[in-house]
Amino acid sequence: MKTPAQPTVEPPVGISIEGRDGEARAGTLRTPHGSVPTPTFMPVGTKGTVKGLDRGELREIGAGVVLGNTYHLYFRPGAQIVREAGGLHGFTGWDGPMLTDSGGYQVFSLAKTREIGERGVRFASVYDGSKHEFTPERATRVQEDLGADIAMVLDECPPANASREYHAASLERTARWAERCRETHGRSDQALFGIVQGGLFPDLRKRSLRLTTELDFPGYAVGGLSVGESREEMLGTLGLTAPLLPPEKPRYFMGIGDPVGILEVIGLGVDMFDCVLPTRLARHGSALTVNGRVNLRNARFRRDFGPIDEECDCRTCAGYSRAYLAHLVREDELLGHRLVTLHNVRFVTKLCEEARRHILDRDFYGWAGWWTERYTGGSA
Ligand code: PRF
Ligand code: ZN
Repeated sequence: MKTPAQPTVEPPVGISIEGRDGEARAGTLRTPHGSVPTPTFMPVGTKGTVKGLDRGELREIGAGVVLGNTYHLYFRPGAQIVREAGGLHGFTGWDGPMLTDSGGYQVFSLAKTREIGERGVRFASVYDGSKHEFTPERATRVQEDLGADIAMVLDECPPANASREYHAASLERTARWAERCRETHGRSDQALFGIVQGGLFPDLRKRSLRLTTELDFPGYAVGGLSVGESREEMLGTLGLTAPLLPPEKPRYFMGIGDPVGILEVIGLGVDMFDCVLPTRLARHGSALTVNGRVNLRNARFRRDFGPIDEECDCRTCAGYSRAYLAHLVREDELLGHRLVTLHNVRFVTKLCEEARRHILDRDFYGWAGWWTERYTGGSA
């Protein structure tokens, strides 16, 4: 039986597209905690912190949506404490937009032992080995407690080498889980996004896309990519998935953060993406520059008194030399990690701002090709 027509209410999250160049889109993502120009890189704050940066610094570098992770926050400090603090916004003090991943991906990537069934997934905590179960209902309720602007459905992200049969069965279950998440979800100030799976199989991707979009979510993610397949396979699969997503809704690619990859997914019509890469690299002493990635531990930087990147407008590049940062990184000083993190997140954020301008100017692909060539030293 069909449910009776509901009165139309504006979803809490939406996108307006202001310009297009080929498949690439420039727009504005609207959320209950403010609007963000797209395409946008979303820095990852797994445990409720973008490691090393406070909210003033996130604002300063133009961060848009900040990510949190259900898996980690569910264990520590626990969803109830976050809820009592007024959700992630009240708890962390970040008053801009936030998104939580459902925890499914972490269960699949972190757990040594896990059992997937129709009900959900049972797994042992990475923290203390205790047994837990995430069902679609539970993953949704926990995310309601965390209170981000955008929550994600519980999905299964199979490994890249899983068989066609496995992917085929998995995507059907993920779609059934998505429907249970939607049935459970009740917060009117939070949007729940669907996730398309289906591995690298074009027909399975299309099937997953059809089942997921039939549920009419306010936004969609493309999951199950950047999990060990080649770049060509990833781009090929995204290239046939993204154009079939509803054009009036936000599109989120889960897990890309290298500058060249960012430009590639933008070119295929993605509006938002996240990755730990820029922040994780920084903590290992790697900085992003327009001429490629450099490791500040390299001996050649010990007497390099210029900034990390001549073109960068961040506070690190304005005030500190490569030589000083190389010293801090070698000494494992807190300030070194912080300053390089500030730079790397600003670098990818600025890249998105530039991409947006070139989409509006309708010269995105030529510019992206030029930018990539310079970044890779012509070896792309
Ligand atoms: N599903 C979820 N989170 C994710 C992924 C996914 O497939 C990926 C895949 N790159 C990253 N994060 N829920
Ligand atoms: Zn900088």
